Amino acid sequence: MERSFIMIKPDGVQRNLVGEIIRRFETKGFTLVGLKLMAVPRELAEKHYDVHKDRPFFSGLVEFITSSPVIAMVWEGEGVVTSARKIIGATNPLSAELGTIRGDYGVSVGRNLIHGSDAIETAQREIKLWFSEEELTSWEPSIKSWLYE
Ligand code: DAT
Ligand code: MG
Repeated sequence: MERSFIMIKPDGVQRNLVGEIIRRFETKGFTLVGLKLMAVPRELAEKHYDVHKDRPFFSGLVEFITSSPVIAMVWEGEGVVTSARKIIGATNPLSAELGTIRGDYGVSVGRNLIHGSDAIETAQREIKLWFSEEELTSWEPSIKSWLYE
C-alpha cells in the first residue's frame, strides 16, 4: 500500500493545529502507520531539504524546522501521496485554495505549516530518513471495506 511522509512543522505545533491537521487525514480515509513528536537535528533537516540546498531560503528553512518540535508522520492509503498534496495545498499559503490546510491557516511561504512528500519515490526516501522499520506499524483498519471496494 502507498505511503507518504507528512510533517507538521514547528508553526503548526506552536499554533495548536496538530489535532485539526491529523483530523483531515483521518477523516479522508487514510491510515496512520507512524507518528512522533521530535526536535529535529540540524543534519536531518539539511538532508530532508537537500534538493533546496542552493536556494536562498535554505538556511532560513533549516533554522525554522529545527527551531521547535515537529510531528513526523507516515500515512497510508491508495493514492495518498497525491491526495495529501491536495489536502495540504500550494506551497505559498496565499495562493493555496481555501479548504486546504495551507489555504485555511497560513499567510506566508516560510510558515506554511506542513510538509508532504511530492512523489512516491520521494516518500520512500523521506520515510527511510525519518523513521526506522520498528517505528512503523502496519495494521488493518476495521472500516477498510467501507473505504475501498
Ligand atoms: P513544498 O513544501 O510545497 O513541497 P518546496 O519543496 O518547493 O515546497 O519548498 C520546501 C519548503 O521551502 C516550502 O514548504 C517552504 C520553503 N520555501 C519554498 N520556497 C520558498 C521561498 N521562496 N521563500 C521562503 N521559503 C520557501
Ligand atoms: Mg517539496
